[in-house]
Amino acid sequence: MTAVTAARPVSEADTDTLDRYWRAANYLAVGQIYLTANPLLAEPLQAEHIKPRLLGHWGTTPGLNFIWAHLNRAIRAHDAEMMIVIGPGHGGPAALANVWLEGSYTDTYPSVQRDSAGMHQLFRQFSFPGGVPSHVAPEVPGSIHEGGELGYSLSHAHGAAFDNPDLIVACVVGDGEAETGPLATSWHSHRFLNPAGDGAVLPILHLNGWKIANPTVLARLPEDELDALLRGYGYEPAYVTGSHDYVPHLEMAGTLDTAIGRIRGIQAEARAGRPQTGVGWPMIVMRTPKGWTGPVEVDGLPVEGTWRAHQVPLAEVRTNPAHLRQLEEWMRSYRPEELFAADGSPYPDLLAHVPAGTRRLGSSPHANGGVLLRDLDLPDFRDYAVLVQAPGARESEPTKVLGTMLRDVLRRNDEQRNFRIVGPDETESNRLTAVLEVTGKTWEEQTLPVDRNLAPDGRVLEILSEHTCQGWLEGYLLTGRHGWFSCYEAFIHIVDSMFNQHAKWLKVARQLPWRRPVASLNILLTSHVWRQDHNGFSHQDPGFIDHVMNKKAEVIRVYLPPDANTLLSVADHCLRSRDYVNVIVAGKQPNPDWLDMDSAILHCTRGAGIWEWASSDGDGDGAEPDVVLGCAGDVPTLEVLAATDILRRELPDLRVRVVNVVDLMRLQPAAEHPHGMSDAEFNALFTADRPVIFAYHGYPWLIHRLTYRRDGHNNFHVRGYKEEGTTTTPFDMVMMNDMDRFHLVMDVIDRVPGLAPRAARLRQKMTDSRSRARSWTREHGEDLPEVRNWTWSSR
Ligand SMILES: Cc1ncc(C[n+]2csc(CCOP(=O)(O)OP(=O)(O)O)c2C)c(N)n1
Repeated sequence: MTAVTAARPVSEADTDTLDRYWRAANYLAVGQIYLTANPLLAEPLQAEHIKPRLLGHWGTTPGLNFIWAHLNRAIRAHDAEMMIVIGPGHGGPAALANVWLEGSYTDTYPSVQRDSAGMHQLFRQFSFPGGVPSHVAPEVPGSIHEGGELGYSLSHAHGAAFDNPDLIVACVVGDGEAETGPLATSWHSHRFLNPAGDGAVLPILHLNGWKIANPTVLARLPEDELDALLRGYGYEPAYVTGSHDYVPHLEMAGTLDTAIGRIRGIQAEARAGRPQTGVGWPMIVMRTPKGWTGPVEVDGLPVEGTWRAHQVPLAEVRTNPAHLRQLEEWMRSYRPEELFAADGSPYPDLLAHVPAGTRRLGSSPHANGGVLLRDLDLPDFRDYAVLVQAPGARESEPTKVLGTMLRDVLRRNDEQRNFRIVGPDETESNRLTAVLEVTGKTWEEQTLPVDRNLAPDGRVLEILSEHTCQGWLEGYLLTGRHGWFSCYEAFIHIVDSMFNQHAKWLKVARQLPWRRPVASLNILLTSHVWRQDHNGFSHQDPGFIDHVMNKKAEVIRVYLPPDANTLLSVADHCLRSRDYVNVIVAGKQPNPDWLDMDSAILHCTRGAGIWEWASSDGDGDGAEPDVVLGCAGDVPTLEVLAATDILRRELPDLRVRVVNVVDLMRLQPAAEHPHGMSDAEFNALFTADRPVIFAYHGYPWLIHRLTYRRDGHNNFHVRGYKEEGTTTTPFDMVMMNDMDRFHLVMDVIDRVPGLAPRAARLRQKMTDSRSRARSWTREHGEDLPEVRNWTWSSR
């Protein structure tokens, strides 16, 4: 393999500089956890210099500082473009100490200068009310990864590396973090990284031995087992070991040099047209004590190198003079007078290895992806429209239609290489198959003649790990690119918690003027609850929407396009949007096309509206509808229209209004969500006093939650999924949940005042129709022909 890098060998002077820098970072980290005054220890430490509440995590911090110091040197030595992702994001004091030392912090927040006043501010604000959080949060320049919820570092790092051929993402993986499911599966990520067109990730396993209260599994494996495990994951691990008495500067510098050389070697071969399969990517296993350089013992108990170092090793500094003395000794052990001038600025020589400008880890533009974001070159979505001559006159498979548009999004952005589709082995199952006409599915491992559509430079990323898909896409978006995640509806719950964290990130990032907007996270949920024909109960769960609704309104959008043209319009909107999580629920099964493209655009622009052609309560004669049939979602829309059809035939005098909701957030009050309707608008659509029978895609209670403040809420009667399911026919599924057309007609009869006595026969007919439909499925194994073949005809 070509050796590309010949960095200058590390000298003793270099290690001295590295050590001084490391001591400075450690000092600044301890200061943040403990001090609210006297930052330079200009006077003996007093209780009043100590924060009233001691919050933060020391244990991981010195290791992170050590890594950061060495990355600085490596970046300069190799003229490398690097980013850092810190898995144990609770090591916020380390990230903050380093970005302050390197000047990135002051560039981002000019009120915090690199002087004693700035140091004072840095210390005081940490984990302090009104200050900055304790983790590597969006507030920290250089971060795309908060790391509060452990497990996502490697997938985020790979997301950042895709399509960034010159970037090396150093990814610190906590050894506790490595026990999580998401992290465990993400070791495979490099198998989807194309050395020709992508950047690289350098995992650094931070083997400090302990979690909060327990040893870590990886730290207790026999060395050969750990080595075999990591090699089995496709890495070539290098080991750097430090201890209380030994700081392995030379080893770490040399190991980083070798690793970067190897990365560049792998890339050079691939870029010269000689890609190799099965080459072990480098990684570093850094075995150092938890709480390294901190108190060895506290109150007679061992701390350094144990779980006791995890958070705040000296917990009673304000009240226990012995702890106060020990803290002062600890801080003075870094010899701050050798590190900081009297004015608080770090001595320039200790910054000798810090890279300049945007090469600083805290100033990487990739970590503020919005600054690099280029708009997608989008085709005109109207070009993919299905022709609708009359509502319901023909059918199409909405996601299949969308696939043709996404295919062209891929094609048009092939050169800018800033759009990826991710999914857990479902792109074809979700009928987005057209995308494979222009690209392959990324695959760097061996291939067999029987394989289809695999390519080392494919732009569709598929791995059967929803966690990894979500992590890759988040990393890709946060570094300034665009993407699309398609997933079975039931299994998106696997990433509930990751979605939470991303939504939290967006909420905070939007409030930071220096963080530029990033492309939205677009999640297409298909193969949804109502049409799990091949599967069953396990695959029937529409609850992700309920989960999403808990997050801040300004970052959440939920769309339920009822047919192909509305899906195209919604998708176009989502691909242009910024800083949101867009959840789109759409079917892949043949479904009637209700709206032509012009109507679809108008309807999606309104977000919710009366379907005039379906309703029988025309304006202008002063009369209000007798009943409103609301619907949101493709199957509910079908059932509502079929119910309307029955009502219009059987009860021609009944004034029925059909309202379809595409944008679920329209139901909320305007004060609660930017898309929310005013009460006047809401009352105009749904009326303030008429019964509303609402068929909804998901759990019915959500509609009540969204509308509970509306004047007419007491008249809302919602049908939806009530956790009844199995492997059965589509219509049996809706019947099991009482959302079928016959039941909706019964609901209308029951709720329109005075209708029941008039419509007793129809009600009975509906009960009978349900019974007949049910027994037909039991006898024939499919739905009644008149149900299967029903089309809209009340014109
Ligand atoms: C998913 C998740 N589960 C539990 C926690 C609580 N927690 C915070 S830190 C920690 C231990 C982390 O150990 P490690 O990753 O080795 O980090 P380090 O020892 O370097 O602090 C735990 C369990 C968490 N933050 N995230």
